[in-house]
Amino acid sequence: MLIKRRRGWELPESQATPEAVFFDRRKLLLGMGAAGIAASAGWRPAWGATDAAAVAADLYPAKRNPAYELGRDMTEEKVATSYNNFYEFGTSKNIVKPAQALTLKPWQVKIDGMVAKDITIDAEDLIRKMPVDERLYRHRCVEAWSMAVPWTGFPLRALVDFAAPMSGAKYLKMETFSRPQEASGQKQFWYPWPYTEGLTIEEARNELAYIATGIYGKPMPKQNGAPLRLAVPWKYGFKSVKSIVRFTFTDKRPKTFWEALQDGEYGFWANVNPMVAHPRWSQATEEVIGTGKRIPTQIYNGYGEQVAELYKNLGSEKLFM
Ligand SMILES: Nc1nc2c(c(=O)[nH]1)N[C@H]1C(S)=C(S)[C@@H](COP(=O)(O)O)O[C@H]1N2
Ligand SMILES: [Mo]
Repeated sequence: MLIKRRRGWELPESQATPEAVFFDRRKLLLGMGAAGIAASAGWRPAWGATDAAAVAADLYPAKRNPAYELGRDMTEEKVATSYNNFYEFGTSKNIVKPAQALTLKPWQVKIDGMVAKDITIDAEDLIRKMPVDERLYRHRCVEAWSMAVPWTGFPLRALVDFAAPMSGAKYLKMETFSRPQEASGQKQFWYPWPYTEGLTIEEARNELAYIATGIYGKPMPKQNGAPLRLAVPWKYGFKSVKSIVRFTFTDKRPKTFWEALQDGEYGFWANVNPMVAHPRWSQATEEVIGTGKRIPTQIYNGYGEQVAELYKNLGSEKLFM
């Protein structure tokens, strides 16, 4: 399944990924041990990543899967872990502090709906049953910014297999926690909480669909969606629901958070396409956060080789909004 693929597109040499730099830094950190890390000037951990609440911390860093290349520079850790969208903690990009109120232990995950048997399992136990690796993925927010990060996690397909859905299940619905005491954004009653997203079963089984449990070789910081969040890099970022507590298999297309809020602007499919503008702005280019540069956006965010097949017979659907 995990064969090395040719990049779907190329960028100028000046933007090529300095993977070696990242590997060397990681090796250095591993070699130094905890005391050395703490003492080394200029390095600090992702917010919250090293606190005692981190889930399955011994799994990091995981072995990198070489099948996935960025084709651009990796975003700096401090940028990707401090510029966030997480409306449960506020509508600004600066939600690191309020997000630390999120309690990660215990974290029960429910798998229900069209499955032979409902499953309730602690996130830590679930992660330990899954084939964990590290993958470099691009991420394109519908707001026309992007990042490129190393996630740690497991293929969503492995969770689907674990759940053993009935043959009639057509969609997988995913929901974020509902805890207004910890997440004051959820006291804003006009939002359709809890944050809900969904994929078709075929999409959920695509090799790229991923449940991320960590980033930059460490457990996921709270602000990035600990302890487990979706990463579907060919779709706009809002599809990648954070801090999931429930996976439901169903034969009805779920109504997503953003669709419920504004269905004229945000649909179910939300595949990246530079040719299809958002009603209020162009999607032709994207700002690469941390660089101040804009680059052209690619159809399916450059992942067409892996996913275009999924949409061959869906011509009448609004696939790109
Ligand atoms: N529960 C939840 N998940 C969410 C969001 C959110 O507000 N709440 N924002 C989405 C959007 S719009 C984006 S771009 C990504 C941002 O992920 P990041 O903060 O790790 O970059 O998370 C997505 N998942
Ligand atoms: Mo987004």
